[in-house]
Amino acid sequence: MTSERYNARDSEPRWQRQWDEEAIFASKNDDSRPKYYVLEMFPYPSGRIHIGHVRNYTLGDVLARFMRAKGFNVLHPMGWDAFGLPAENAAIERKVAPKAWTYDNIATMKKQLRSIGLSLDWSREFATCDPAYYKHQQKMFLDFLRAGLAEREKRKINWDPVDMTVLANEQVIDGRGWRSGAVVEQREMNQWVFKITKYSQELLDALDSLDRWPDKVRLMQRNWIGRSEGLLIRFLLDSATTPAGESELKIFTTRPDTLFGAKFMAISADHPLAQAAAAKNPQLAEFIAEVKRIGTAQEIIDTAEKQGFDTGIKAIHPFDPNWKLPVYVANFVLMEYGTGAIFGCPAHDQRDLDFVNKYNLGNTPVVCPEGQDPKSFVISDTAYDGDGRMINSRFLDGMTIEQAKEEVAKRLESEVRGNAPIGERQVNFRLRDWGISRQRYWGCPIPVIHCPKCDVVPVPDDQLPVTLPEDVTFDKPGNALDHHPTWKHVTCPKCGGKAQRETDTMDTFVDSSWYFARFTDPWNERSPTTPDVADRMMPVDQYIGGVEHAILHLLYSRFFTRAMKATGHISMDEPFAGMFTQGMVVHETYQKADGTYVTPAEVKVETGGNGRRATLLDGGEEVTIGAIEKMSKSKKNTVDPDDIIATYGADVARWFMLSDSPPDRDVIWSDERVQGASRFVQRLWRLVNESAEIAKIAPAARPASFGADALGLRKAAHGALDKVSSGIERLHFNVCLAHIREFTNVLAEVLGREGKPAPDLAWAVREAAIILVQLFAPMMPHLAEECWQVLGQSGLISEASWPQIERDLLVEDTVTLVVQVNGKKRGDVTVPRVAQNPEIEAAVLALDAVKLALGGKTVRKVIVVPMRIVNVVG
Ligand code: ANZ
Ligand code: ZN
Repeated sequence: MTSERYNARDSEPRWQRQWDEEAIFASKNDDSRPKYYVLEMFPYPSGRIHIGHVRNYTLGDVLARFMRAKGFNVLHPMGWDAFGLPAENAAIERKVAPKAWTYDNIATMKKQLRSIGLSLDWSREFATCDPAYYKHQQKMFLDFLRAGLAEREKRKINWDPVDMTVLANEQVIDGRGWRSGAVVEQREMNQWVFKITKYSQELLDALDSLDRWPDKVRLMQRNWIGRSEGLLIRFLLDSATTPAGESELKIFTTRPDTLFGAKFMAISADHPLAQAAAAKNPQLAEFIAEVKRIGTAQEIIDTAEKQGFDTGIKAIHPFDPNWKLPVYVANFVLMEYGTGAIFGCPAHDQRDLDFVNKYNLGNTPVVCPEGQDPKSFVISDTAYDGDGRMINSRFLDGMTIEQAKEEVAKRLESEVRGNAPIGERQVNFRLRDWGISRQRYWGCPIPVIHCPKCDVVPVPDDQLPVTLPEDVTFDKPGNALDHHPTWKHVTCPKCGGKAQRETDTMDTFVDSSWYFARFTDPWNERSPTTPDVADRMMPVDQYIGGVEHAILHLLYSRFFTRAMKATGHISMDEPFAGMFTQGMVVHETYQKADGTYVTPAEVKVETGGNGRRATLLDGGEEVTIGAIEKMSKSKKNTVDPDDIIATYGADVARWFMLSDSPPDRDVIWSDERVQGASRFVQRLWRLVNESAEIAKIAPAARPASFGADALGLRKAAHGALDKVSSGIERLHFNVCLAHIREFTNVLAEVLGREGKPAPDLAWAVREAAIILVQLFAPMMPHLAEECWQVLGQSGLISEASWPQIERDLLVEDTVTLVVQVNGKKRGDVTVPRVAQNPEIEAAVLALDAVKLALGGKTVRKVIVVPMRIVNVVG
């Protein structure tokens, strides 16, 4: 028997090397077994793997290893989401070329990933910044262009006048550029967009079929797509108050029922009527400029105080020519939605209510909740958006909201002004087309040429890829491609005249919208996919990633798959059959007296009489234990995967991550619990070694029958096997681990017994140990390989088949019957499944509850309904 401790540092690299050399995780596209595609969101090569990656990839790895053992042809690839701004920032700050920086990071991180022991098919690896990858992306862009799925469009963008660059909404902070601090301007620029809105309805409807997606993710997508049914209404403007050339205002509303509660009209600062009114009103012009400065990011608009400016224009109520409503320019009305204009009904819309309360415009409730007296129903600070009956609404009074909506729509549809009806039903989507132009260097070049004569000319296929020049400088602000002396100057492929390349590159979300399809055949040099291979290996059966990508990345990928279908690269609509969003890794924070944060590695935490206490390792100063938060550099509450793996080994890190919380919840990193996992590893090692000793004396052939001890152990083993198998399929990993621990205790108890075990028990011990090792192999693959050898098994456990469950061992051997006395329930009785009636009767009559209920009466009859009821008739 070994007394040696399991040495992860020695074992883990050894097994990793062997897996690698034998290429056992490389999957083949012509494998005839059913496929299973497991994918974790690929990492951005920031420089180092963080602990969140370790969790993400471990979750996927457990599933991949399990499905492989179950006999599937598992596809489990890895690559790099390698374009993006940080590489350019590194170039500016550290004078390293974006390409070199990126590929260096990839090399470092790949080494780190290997040290986790992931069952990845590295033969399919690529980075999105490889020209061999983005060449196909450029090809698809051109396909989309020809199919009308990509277009050029004038769009409003955030312009930083100092950095001379376009900023994403997130880069605008309080109306200023995040880097330069300059006041950001709104500019109209030609941008490339993907026509995702062509699929709005389809993307919405198909969510219903994604039954292996979290409900919350589907809901987020639904809200993002934001379908609403409503009415367009043309309000006539009072000509005495209206700038020349303007005569009506068209609004979009989802609540036409509330028309009699209208108190004002509001238009966006970008609305043509606002521009017209501002022409003669400098104060209004200034207000408009201020609103535009704040920007158009939704969060800003949602949180900013509602503000408006009365234009002096009056609109006329569609049901009452004498009812005039003031028209305001308001900061909460977006030009990009509906018509950029609304009517405000403060009693039933909170924004409108905040607005009228600020400008003293009053409110009239027009929907009264059931059970409320309309006379006393008033609204002050909280708008009422619930159900009810119409009040204060003339011909609508007494109707339900739905009836009133219908009535207003009908009346306004049939009323004509000019040649058109005043009202028109409309379905609106919040979803906008996807603007993909970025004025950045480190991205996929958009493969078009601008010719003064021929306008936009696609780069011919045989000239793809349009590669990024490497001799670029970052000493000037703006897009390095634009500054390059020669790159953009080309001859027009059509007329041969002087022309310029497009210098915008694609949004990096484009890169990640089809990488999963590329993984199915990354070797194809001629086209993005090999359609029949893609159709066979896709969809991804289980996709795993952070909830922060629940909206954009998943929606763009769903769009892209449809667009690829439309252009002949794949034949399906939905890329991800199963989606799982994992929780974060969080950690408590530590602060010194002066408020500065220190890292977990710098402190010692002890648990004493007064609870937990933390001191600095260096010097012993007491530090405050703060809130448990998402790991972040600023709070210094991070742990480095390299340190953890060096100290405990990858298996311990993997086991801890899996055991402590359900995978969709946050897991609190705790050194104490990691040490617990480490002790468990040693315990398993000891038990397997002890089992191996017993296995040596076990008969090779399966005994013809098993005694009670052996049977008990076998039931525990197959019970655990059953529960862990179904748990892994449902990604309930923490539950699986609990079952493994429980089973370990059963085995330990058997091994702890005195004396030499009988042959049948020895055989059962060997079986149990083999099953145990296979159960934890997906979670702790290195330890499992080592144990596999100790147990004398041949080959690699990573290639072994999942053990067969013996179902008859799962059947409970007792049954519980309801006990009645004269038809009334008095309790229950548990008897052996095989018990005969006399035995059952004796057990029932011995029950105190039965004796009590009989009250001394003699028993006339006992009726046994097999497996269910025993009725005692007295
Ligand atoms: C009158 C009204 C009364 C409204 C009421 C709501 C409640 P969804 O569901 O998101 O489609 N709206 C329309 N266009 C807008 C724009 N460009 N910017 C800001 N708000 C706009 O929302 C539709 C509702 O949002 C519309 O219905 C309109 O206000 C407002 F008790 O019209 B409603
Ligand atoms: Zn030309």
